[in-house]
Parts: sequence; structure tokens; C-alpha cells
Amino acid sequence: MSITTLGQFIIEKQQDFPFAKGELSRLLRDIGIAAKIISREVNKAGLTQILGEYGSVNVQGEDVKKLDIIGNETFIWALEKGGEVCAMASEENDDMIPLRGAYSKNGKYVICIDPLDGSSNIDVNVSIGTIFSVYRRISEPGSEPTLNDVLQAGNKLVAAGYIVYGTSTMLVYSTGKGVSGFTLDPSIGEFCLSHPDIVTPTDGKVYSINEGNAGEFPQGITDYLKWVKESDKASNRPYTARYIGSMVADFHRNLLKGGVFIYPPTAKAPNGKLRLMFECIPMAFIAEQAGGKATTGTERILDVDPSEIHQRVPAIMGSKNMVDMVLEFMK
Ligand code: P6P
Repeated sequence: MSITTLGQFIIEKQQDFPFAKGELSRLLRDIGIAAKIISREVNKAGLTQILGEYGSVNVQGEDVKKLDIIGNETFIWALEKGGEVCAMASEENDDMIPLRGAYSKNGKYVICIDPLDGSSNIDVNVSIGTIFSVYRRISEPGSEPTLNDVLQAGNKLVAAGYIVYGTSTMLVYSTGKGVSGFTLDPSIGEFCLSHPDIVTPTDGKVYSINEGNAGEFPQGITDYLKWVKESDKASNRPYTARYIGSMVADFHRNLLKGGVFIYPPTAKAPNGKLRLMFECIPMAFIAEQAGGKATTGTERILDVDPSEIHQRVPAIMGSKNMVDMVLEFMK
């Protein structure tokens, strides 16, 4: 049998963590379980009338789709059941969520999660995703978790990754020793190792940015965009724009093919639109683990010290040489 399931892979890789007694392995398993449930819900969204506005509006002022709620509740359920996590921060919740499972209080880890990112794309059948980060708790096991447990910089990450619900459902994650990709085989209900060691191209031809905000970009971004558009075959600069408005889908394509994803400050979002804890840190971790780069434009994203759960930062991430070129124009 040539397949390696996520569970088998996690156990094999557990050797990389001599001090781990299986908690992280079980935690990653719990994330896989939640991902399979959400994949099932996402893939039947149009059929069971769970599409459409849930009516409420989340902390970001966005209309909440029913699948957002299902995604959030599924992860809370899976992580409470699993007992390895003492608290969560979710893009869908204003405040930190202490988990109340039978064993949660002793959980050694905390999770920051965007359960369904890009959810405005659900009812037009565009790929969406889950983005997660795993940290060791700071507070003592057995004690009540605190905000400090979830407000940790990306350079403290234990693991991070995402699930992209697209033409297939893929789980991509890293525990700090490279990036591995798994594709869900629904016929056996298992994530199977399909991309053993993802390394992002140092260079690429794709730039991803919402140019609808072009009138509000910092000068450096405007200058960079002008430069890429002067596509000059002779100087081997045939760039192309690809932007689907779902970060996980845009990021994943660029990770595999090469490219740069940019969400700069705009008039409406002076610190950028993307959330540090739920989108930028985990994706920056994956980008770096795959040999790419991720910056706010002024500092490495993984070195930003968070001050607020829903804080936003500008993001420039992807192929190293492309990120460096954007930074050149921003000087
Ligand atoms: P805009 C989705 O709402 C999201 O958070 C990311 O998934 C996506 O990259 C970005 O916002 C799109 O934002 O302003 O370009 O529509």
C-alpha cells in the first residue's frame, strides 16, 4: 500500500519531538477530524440550504454565513473532545474561548483559528479555507487560561497550517521542520500524504493583490505594481495577476507555483485587512518553512508582538525574491 495517512505521518514524525508524549500528535489528529467534517459540510453547502446569511454580523463587521458558525462550532467541539487544548481564539469570537471539555483544563496547547476564511465566497463556489496556529500555553496546566496564552508572537509557534476546501480538500501544515501537504480521499475518509515536502519557488510570475484599492496604496506598492506591469519579455518580467479574494486559495496557489500575495494598508484598513493572529502569523510560518518570506513591509510577521486578538497588519508574503522586490520599492 503506497499511501501514508495523516495519522501515520504524525506518528512517524513524532520521533522529531523526543519530549512529546503524543499530545501534539493527538491535537493534529483532532484538527484533521474537524477538517473532514467541515469539508463534508462545505461540499454539500448548496444542497442542504445552509447557504446564505446567518443574520448575525461578526466582530469584523462581516455578514456571518451559516458555514462560519458550523466551522467554528466544529473546531470547538473537536478540540474540547480531544482534551489537548485549554483555550482558543477564533476569528468568529470577540474574546478568548476557554475550553470546557473534561480534560481541557490540563491541555498543554492553545489554538488560534479562522475556521472558515473567505466565507463570502461560499455561495459562489469559490475555494475557502481554515487557518490554524498552535502554541504552548503559558499559564500552568490545570489553571484558568489567560489572554496571554493566545496572544503570542509567531516566533513562539509550535505548529500552523491550513485546510483548503477546493477542487479537493487539502491539509497543509508544519511543525517547524518543513511543510507537508495531505489530500483528503473521501472514499476512505483519510488525509493522504500528497505533497511530502513543499518548497515554494524562490521566484515567480504571479502577483496577488486587490487592485480595487489601488487609489489608496502606499507609494511603494503603487511603484511595484507599475514595474510588474511593464512586462518586458526581454527582461523576463512576464508577470500575471491572480487574485480570488480567498486568502487560503491565493496563498496555496502561490506556495506551489511561486508568487507574492500582498494586502497593503488602505484608507479603509490603515493596518491592512488581514488579521495577525488568524491569517498572517500562520501563513507567514508556512511561507518561511517552505523557504519563502513574510513581512508587514516594515518587520518580519513572525516577530510582531500581538497586542490585541483581532489586530490587523499589512502582509507581503510568498516567494522570497518577489517579496524582496516589493520591499525594494517600499524603501
Ligand atoms: P478583499 C476574506 O474575507 C479575506 O479575509 C481573505 O480571505 C482574503 O484574502 C481577503 O479577505 C480579501 O479581501 O478586500 O480583497 O475583498
